[in-house]
Amino acid sequence: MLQNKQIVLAARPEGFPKESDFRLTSVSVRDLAQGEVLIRVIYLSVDPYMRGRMSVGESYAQPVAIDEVMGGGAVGVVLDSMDPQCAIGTHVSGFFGWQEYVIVQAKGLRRIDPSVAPITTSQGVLGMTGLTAYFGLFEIGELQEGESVVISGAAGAVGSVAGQIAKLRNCHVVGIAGTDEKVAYLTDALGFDAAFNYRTVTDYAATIKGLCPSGIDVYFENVGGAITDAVIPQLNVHGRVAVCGQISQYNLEQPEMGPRWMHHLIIKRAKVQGFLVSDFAPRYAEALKELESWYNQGKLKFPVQIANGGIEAAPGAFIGMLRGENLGKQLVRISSEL
Ligand code: NAP
Ligand code: FER
Repeated sequence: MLQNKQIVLAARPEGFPKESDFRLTSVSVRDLAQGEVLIRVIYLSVDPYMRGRMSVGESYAQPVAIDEVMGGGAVGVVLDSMDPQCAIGTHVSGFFGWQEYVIVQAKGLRRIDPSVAPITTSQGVLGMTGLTAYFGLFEIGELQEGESVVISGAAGAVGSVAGQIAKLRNCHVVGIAGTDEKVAYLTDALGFDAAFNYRTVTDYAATIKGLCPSGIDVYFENVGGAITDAVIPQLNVHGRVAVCGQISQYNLEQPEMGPRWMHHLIIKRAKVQGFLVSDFAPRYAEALKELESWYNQGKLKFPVQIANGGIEAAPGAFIGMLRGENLGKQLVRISSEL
């Protein structure tokens, strides 16, 4: 009988997650019922939102239960099928979790065509994180041609796409990231106008001022904390802040107190709005069409980092991503593409 290795949540993290918060288990794969498919997972995505689901607290989603399989987006291939519409060998993506195999209803799965783009793109530039950049910039940021844009978390999965899209709109794009290698990548490979390393620069406000001589029209906010405190006062009149993430706060046991900047929103008549990518689910197909077209014209690069070592490598890859060890999208190779 086929054995399925899984990673379950062993303990709720205190502060930064550690390997012992996860546990490897194995279960037998059951027989398929009508309408179901058995999928062999190939690439698992590890994402910041998973940190939120390891804890009990105010959120838009239920936390993972102790001993429950960690949730997560993934792409895989159909190994066995009880749905005549879904042939063995079809590539599909979905919320498959941290495991080697999964049985799901075939209906509703997203089909991935490996002849259009590498299947890894379904977990990044042509998947949830690319869509987040797209709707965050255009719908929440209300991005206009030629504006001045600052992006934090700029070398990550979402930020790298957001910056490239803003460049396609001829914007002045400044990125903020945590290593010199990432900063060089943003300007040299992705075409950002400027970038800086928030771990080595000390005066964020002066640096941002120098790099954004005409102020900031749109701030794509991924990190929160001191970086955001420095950006907000430099918004232009009618500036917009798309609050996508707050990763600097996710592993804190106590909320961090920062400068109180609401008065800057009055002075600048600025808009700050949070969003969830899933709010835009009815429009995913339309956005993916545009992202896919840019990608296939070579206008969007897809930096991706793939951890090897199978499902056992998932906790380490997730923790590494939280520490900033990834340039671009972090994936885990669960099994071979062949
Ligand atoms: P990612 O950027 O690929 O990976 C996380 C990155 O965060 C790390 O590489 C690290 O890069 C940075 N980071 C970690 N700790 C930090 C800190 N204390 N201060 C500043 N940066 C820190 O992840 P992603 O998937 O693209 O997600 C980016 C953000 O978008 C996250 O906040 C996530 O929660 C949010 N998100 C929101 C939605 C939504 O629907 N609202 C959807 C997807 C993602 P450095 O080396 O630069 O530190
Ligand atoms: C989703 C909505 C939001 C989702 C992920 C997020 C996996 C991420 C939120 C965050 O990182 O804060 O439907 O699907």
